[in-house]
Amino acid sequence: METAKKVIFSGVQPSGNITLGNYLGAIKNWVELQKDYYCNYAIMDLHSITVRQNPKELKKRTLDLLKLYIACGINPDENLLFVQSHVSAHAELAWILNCYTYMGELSRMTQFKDKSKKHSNNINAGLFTYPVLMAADILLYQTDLVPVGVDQLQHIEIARDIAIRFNSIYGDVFKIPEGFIPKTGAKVMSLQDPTKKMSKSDENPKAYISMMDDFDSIAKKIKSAVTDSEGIVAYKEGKDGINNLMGILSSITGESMESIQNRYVGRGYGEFKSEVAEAVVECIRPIRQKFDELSGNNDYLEKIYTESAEKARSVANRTLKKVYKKIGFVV
Ligand code: AQP
Repeated sequence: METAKKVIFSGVQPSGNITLGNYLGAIKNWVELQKDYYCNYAIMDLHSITVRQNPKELKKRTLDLLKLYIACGINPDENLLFVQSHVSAHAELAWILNCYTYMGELSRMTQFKDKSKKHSNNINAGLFTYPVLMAADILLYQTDLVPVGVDQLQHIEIARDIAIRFNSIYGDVFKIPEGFIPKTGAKVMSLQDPTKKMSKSDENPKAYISMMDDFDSIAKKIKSAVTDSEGIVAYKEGKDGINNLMGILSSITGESMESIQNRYVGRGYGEFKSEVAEAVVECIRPIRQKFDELSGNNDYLEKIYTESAEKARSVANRTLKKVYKKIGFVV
């Protein structure tokens, strides 16, 4: 790369409207890291079709996600914001890496097990090889750092294993990436079942906060979040619902769990939930304002994703060509 800065790759699937979990676990960090890194933030449409998508909605959500990246504070002039399927090297490298990945290691992936249960009528091969495509996404850009929520840590590990395996056969082809997990917000849990992570494709909309929800329903969802009957705001084992709300508040405001706990001695869940609701609404409000400003500005968005994809292709194809040569393909 013609850059002295270290490289980041990350992305979100346009498989639903992004949640507060996606924001606090990933995108919020992307914004902070963009100062110091050369960042590639993609919209992972190839990944999203491992689960059936409605074509019209997928198209709309892809552009909405680009708007959200910018609205959240990613600077499109300094980072690459592109659509994964616009850079064909992702699919091409994924095929190759499939041949260097074992069925056994893919069978151990928690996401595959969870999604197979959830979509038992569509356990497709893409769902199984999802981590290989993710490895290709990361390795194409000679990535140093991958900022993700904790649920993706296992996939980063397998990407590293594949890269190390490939390098051990062919020499130093890929940079070995590191995961970057935030201290708070790394795993925002469902509001209705706080033992499960918050997911944008959850069937129950009360379980997640979408960045596109209206502010009244955000407040309602937080106020009806499942907690416990103890009535004490404290971070401890077994209090999954309260732990989750405390984590959300801490991640948004930067206040420590201890300080939140101390402030709430002798006060009830009602007051606490109101504060969390207000913090979430105030966190999302400016993002939504910027999102609305970008709506209707399709030429601007098209320019961003087209120019970014062009630059991304040039970097990605360089790595792909190196891989082809090492394997012995005629290039
Ligand atoms: N609940 C979460 N808490 C913290 N981080 C999260 N992430 C996802 N859920 C949480 C992080 O968001 C980034 C993008 O995720 P993704 O869209 O690529 O896939 P995902 O992890 O499968 O996210 P969802 O919302 O659960 O999507 P669906 O419902 O389609 O499966 C990743 O960095 C992820 O860690």
